[in-house]
Amino acid sequence: MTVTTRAPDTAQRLYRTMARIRQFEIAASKLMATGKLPGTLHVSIGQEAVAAGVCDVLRRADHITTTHRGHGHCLAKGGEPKAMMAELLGRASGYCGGRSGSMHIADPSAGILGANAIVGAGIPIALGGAFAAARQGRNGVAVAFFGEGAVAQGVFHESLNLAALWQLPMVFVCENNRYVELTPVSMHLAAKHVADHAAPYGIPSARVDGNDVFAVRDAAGEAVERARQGGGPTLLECETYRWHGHFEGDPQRYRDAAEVAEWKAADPLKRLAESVETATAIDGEARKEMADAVAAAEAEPLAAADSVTAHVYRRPVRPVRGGVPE
Ligand SMILES: Cc1ncc(C[n+]2csc(CCOP(=O)(O)OP(=O)(O)O)c2C)c(N)n1
Ligand SMILES: [Mg+2]
Repeated sequence: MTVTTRAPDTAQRLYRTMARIRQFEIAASKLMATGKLPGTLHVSIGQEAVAAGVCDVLRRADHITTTHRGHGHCLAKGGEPKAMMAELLGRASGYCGGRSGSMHIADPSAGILGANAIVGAGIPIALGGAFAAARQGRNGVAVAFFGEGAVAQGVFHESLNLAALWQLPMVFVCENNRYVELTPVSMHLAAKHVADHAAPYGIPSARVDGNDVFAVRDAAGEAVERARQGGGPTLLECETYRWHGHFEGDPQRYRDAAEVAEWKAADPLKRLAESVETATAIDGEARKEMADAVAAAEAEPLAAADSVTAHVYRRPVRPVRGGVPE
């Protein structure tokens, strides 16, 4: 197994990525609580090690897709916090012109093929990225990030099948945070572990502590390297936990405070901070970077109301015999 270097600069880089994700989402959560952020918001606070560990072994040209809980993956892959925050705040300078909000951030220039509000829908899009990389022979890799909720969707199995059949350079990364909206995973999935779904398709899998950024990076590094060498796909299950509710404002009657407290004690940032001397300074820099992103977005104009149908495909209305439109 490839063991990640624990060199101080690697630890520092990983910590910075996690701190930036944490501070971006704390800022977004506060904006939601004060009524400044329209729409719905799902944050990944507590899960940062998965995004940081996986994206650290990817190149800019590699592709990712993500979910409704995707800010961390986008930031770790090179998404710009200013354009992301502007999108969340409905500003014209946002990634999608302020029309889409948190769940549809995309930046093809950074290999981010898109977040997706439909559970499981990002997986076949990453599969397409892997197919393209293989066809073009450019040693590229595609990663689909998804929650354990997507594992019960047919498209997860269809994508595993094709990726295995065609030996595509793809890594399936499941962030198992134990809840599918309000439903615990034990009431949602028949298999004991998400990683068990690799065996029927004859592909390798790994199940790791998703709050240990080095463990995630090791497993992702091995899977990505195998994919680049033509060794086909891997299913990686990262066990983690979300600290906030399913959405901001979720009353969370389905879980105990004690369970949340237990997982907060396993904070992926705190665990790494012990070996990063500059952790406090990095936290401060990340907080300032995200405060600046909020201020910059707030100074921008809102998306114009008449831009709402821009880029929306509409079938041309053709008159039919008798003059009644189709
Ligand atoms: C196809 C589909 N079904 C249902 C929903 C409603 N929904 C939104 S998020 C979610 C739960 C997703 O759980 P999981 O995949 O574990 O991701 P997590 O929220 O835990 O990150 C559901 C059921 C949806 N968006 N898409
Ligand atoms: Mg989940």
